[in-house]
Amino acid sequence: MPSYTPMPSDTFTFGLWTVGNIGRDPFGDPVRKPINPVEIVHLLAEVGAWGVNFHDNDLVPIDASPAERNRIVRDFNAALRETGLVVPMATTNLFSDPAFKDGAFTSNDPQVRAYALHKTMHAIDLGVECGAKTYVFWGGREGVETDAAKNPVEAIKRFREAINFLCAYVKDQGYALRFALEPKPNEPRGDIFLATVGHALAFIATLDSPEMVGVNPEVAHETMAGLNFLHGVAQAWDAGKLFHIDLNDQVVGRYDQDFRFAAVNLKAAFFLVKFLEDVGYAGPRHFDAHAYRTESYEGVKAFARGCMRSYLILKEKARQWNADADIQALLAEINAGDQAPIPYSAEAAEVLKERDFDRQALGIRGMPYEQLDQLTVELLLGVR
Ligand code: GLT
Ligand code: MN
Ligand code: MN
Repeated sequence: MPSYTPMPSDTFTFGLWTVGNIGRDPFGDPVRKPINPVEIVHLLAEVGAWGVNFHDNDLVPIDASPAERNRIVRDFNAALRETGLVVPMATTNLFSDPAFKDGAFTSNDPQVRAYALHKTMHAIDLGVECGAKTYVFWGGREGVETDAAKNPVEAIKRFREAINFLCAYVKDQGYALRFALEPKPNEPRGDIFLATVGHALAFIATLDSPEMVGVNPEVAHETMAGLNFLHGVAQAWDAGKLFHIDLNDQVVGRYDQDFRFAAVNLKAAFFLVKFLEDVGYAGPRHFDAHAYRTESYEGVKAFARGCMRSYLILKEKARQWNADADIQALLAEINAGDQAPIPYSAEAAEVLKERDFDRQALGIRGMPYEQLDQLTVELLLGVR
């Protein structure tokens, strides 16, 4: 029986803002006392995480003096050394300050756009100083409430100019850093630009340095849009663009819930974990989620342990699924016949056009997906 104990090789990470979430929501004040970054590092080490990620201002307050900044970073790095935690990813807070109320890179105010670049360059320096290899861009405020406010083509151009500028900055500094764009359809803006993984992938192809930029898909965000998260992840993987992933859970049609991983849709979580493990995704498995507002810090630890434990249980279930003789027999039946694609040649096209097909037989052939799905459900329910 596996112990489901997280190991560094599992690459489990949390943001300072996740376990450090104090339970504020649009209708209610904080329910937990803030804990500082050093305390969060120790909490994450206690529950067995591998890494910790942050926004610039999760670590260094926006108004900190250079001396304060250096002291905070020194203490934080000391806590990392003491616990062995690493910082695989960093990002910029381009959403909390009122200056960003109309967006950062896509704001209609050129001074705000310039300030967003200034803030991001400093935040990139900070992230790299702490060891980050991936830099996330979540454009939470990059959007509109009314389409009267912004020309969406102009907004995408501004977004592109900003990412091009920052790619050039990273290259100029000689940093070994890749960017990951994190899509979201809405909240906090009425509509956010680069709404889904598909939008982001198409946008990346238009950049000056597309090889430097990938995506950071989040379960909750694609689910809010009513999409199949696995399909977005698979397309990102196929394009060589799955640079990072935000794991959590979400009920379709609700506010952005950021629930504990696998708390809502077990079957979707199972197929996601199975996919990541089967293809050999080697990046961080980041839990961008937070504990229910009802919890104390004991509940926060239970939440963090739960994310990792559920992942590991689903990983073991994926192993069982791949080894299950009945499931494999059904898969063999489903995928019977020569699956190789037909390479094009003028002759092959002619032969194919002349070929006779028994259309009725093709239509009558049953696909045993009911049996396959039921076996999956039974395996997940623990009766196989
Ligand atoms: C914010 C958002 C997340 C993003 C974070 C990175 S911040 O919590 O809800 O989905 O990943 O900026
Ligand atoms: Mn989210
Ligand atoms: Mn996220």
